[in-house]
Amino acid sequence: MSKQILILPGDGIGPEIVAEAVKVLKLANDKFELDFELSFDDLGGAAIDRYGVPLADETLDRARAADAVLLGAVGGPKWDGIDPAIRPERGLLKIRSQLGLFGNLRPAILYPQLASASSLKPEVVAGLDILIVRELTGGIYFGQPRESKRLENGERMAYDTLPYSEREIRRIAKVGFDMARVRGSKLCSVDKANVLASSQLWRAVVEEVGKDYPDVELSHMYVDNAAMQLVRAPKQFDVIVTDNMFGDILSDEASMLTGSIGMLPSASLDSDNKGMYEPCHGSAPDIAGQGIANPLATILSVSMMLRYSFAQVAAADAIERAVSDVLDQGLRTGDIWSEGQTRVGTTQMGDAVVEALAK
Ligand code: GGG
Repeated sequence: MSKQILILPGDGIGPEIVAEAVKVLKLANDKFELDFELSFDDLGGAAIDRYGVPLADETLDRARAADAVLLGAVGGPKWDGIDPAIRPERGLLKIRSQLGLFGNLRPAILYPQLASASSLKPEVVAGLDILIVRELTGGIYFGQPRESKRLENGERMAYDTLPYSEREIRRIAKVGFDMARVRGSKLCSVDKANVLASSQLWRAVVEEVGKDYPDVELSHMYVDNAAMQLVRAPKQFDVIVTDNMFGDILSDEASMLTGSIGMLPSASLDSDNKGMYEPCHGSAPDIAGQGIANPLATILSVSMMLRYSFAQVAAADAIERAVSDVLDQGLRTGDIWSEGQTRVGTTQMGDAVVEALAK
């Protein structure tokens, strides 16, 4: 039976980058006889415009029925004044939570061809290959109560809540340990246990889970130190496991070591590796519609989809080789361009990957 892939291009540059990833996905489908069937729907601002909400029930049903979801990006100034309860980002958070996608894998890999685009010196980043495992369906992004209100004295105030249960920590810790075991047996758990109660539980539970992984070397680091170490000596890290907000921030920071956030794909997985795949970057409204966005993070997200949801390792490897090929050819979108390279737009970059994959 054919496998169903739901495509949600989203907002801003989302439709442009997803169009290129879909070309690559279609070619991989033919070349590796994957028997995929693609369908399309809206999420985020595009869904607000079409359905009046950032995630329609029927879209959620389609996502539940699909074998995997490919997403572009959500959000943009067009929806800034809207009721916060139905902002585009609420649709993204809802689909992650409703599909149970608690395990977010964000690999930060420096392609050697992009060494000069990294924000650190080549000798500090050469060979960089970090995996950030971000908890995606808990913590401060979802905690209740949250409120924005006016006090009796007229002053405005707002608060969020940062809850983590033992179960939530245990399951993401296991993902971190499993990944560390496969990759090289080093796991750094990042928290703020010197200040936050939720982080104190986080650290205790990660320690307990670690007892089942005696072959994995576990360390703990406060998030402020981790942020500093990432730009001081990033290669000390292999796998990092951390909470929802810390993971969001640290992965954007790590992306700068790889040259651009336009190079960072992600997989968001449930406990059966059913997943949603999206670039780590947002909808970049400032460059939307100009045809200059980097589609490689989305194309690499397709590769992660083939690897994690469908165990199509040969096809996933072939896409990653094709990306490396186009970088070898010197093709660069503006975000990773440097002197002497050929500047290309979104479509040219996608076409080049397709051509390399077709070989
Ligand atoms: N493709 C990622 C995206 O659209 N990000 C926008 C966003 O609102 N992200 C929130 C988050 O990832 O936590």
